[in-house]
Amino acid sequence: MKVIFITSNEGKFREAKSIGEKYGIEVEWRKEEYLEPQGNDLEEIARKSAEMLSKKIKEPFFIEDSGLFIPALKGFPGPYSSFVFKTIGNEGILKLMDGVEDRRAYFLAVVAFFDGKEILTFKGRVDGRIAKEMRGDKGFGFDPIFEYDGRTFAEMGDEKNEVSHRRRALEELFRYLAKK
Ligand code: ITT
Repeated sequence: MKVIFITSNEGKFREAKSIGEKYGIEVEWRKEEYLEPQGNDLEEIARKSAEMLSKKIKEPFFIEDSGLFIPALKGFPGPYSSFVFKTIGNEGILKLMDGVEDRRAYFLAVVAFFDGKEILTFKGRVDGRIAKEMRGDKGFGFDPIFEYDGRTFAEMGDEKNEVSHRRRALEELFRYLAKK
């Protein structure tokens, strides 16, 4: 079975493709510009984006909205992760966390799937910590500063795909598709 993944982020696509292979699902990459609505709720943003895209794309597709949430920073950067990564980046987050003891952080992913008729959403979360410095050269985005079980996601390579927020959300979607 084949599904289209609409994203501008190659890192997200590569991971989704590799996760799909484990479930016998072929994930095809499509880049399609769309205006992401602003908001504080990832699920709402993902659903609205998929709704807009569904007016144009009639085949089954999914999008995925994700973000890094840091409780000590009141949930920042959360739904603004993409902008924050492109502006202050990992160095900026490390600076904001300088001297902060509570280093807990989590990634959330919401997948919004359009089956040709309606939109369904699936969520995944992974808990970790913000490292003291950047480590590792694999992955993308905030991976070098997100520590899971002692290693950063950027040090874990493909092992990240066993435990990530994206894996958990996509697993829900792929299980749903396999049952159909
Ligand atoms: P889309 O076209 O799919 O929207 P995007 O990069 O703008 O691509 P988001 O709006 O979902 O994606 O923003 C999520 C940001 O959070 C993304 O830019 C990354 O910097 C970061 N992020 C999400 N998942 C990540 C992961 O697994 N590892 C590291 N950083 C991640």
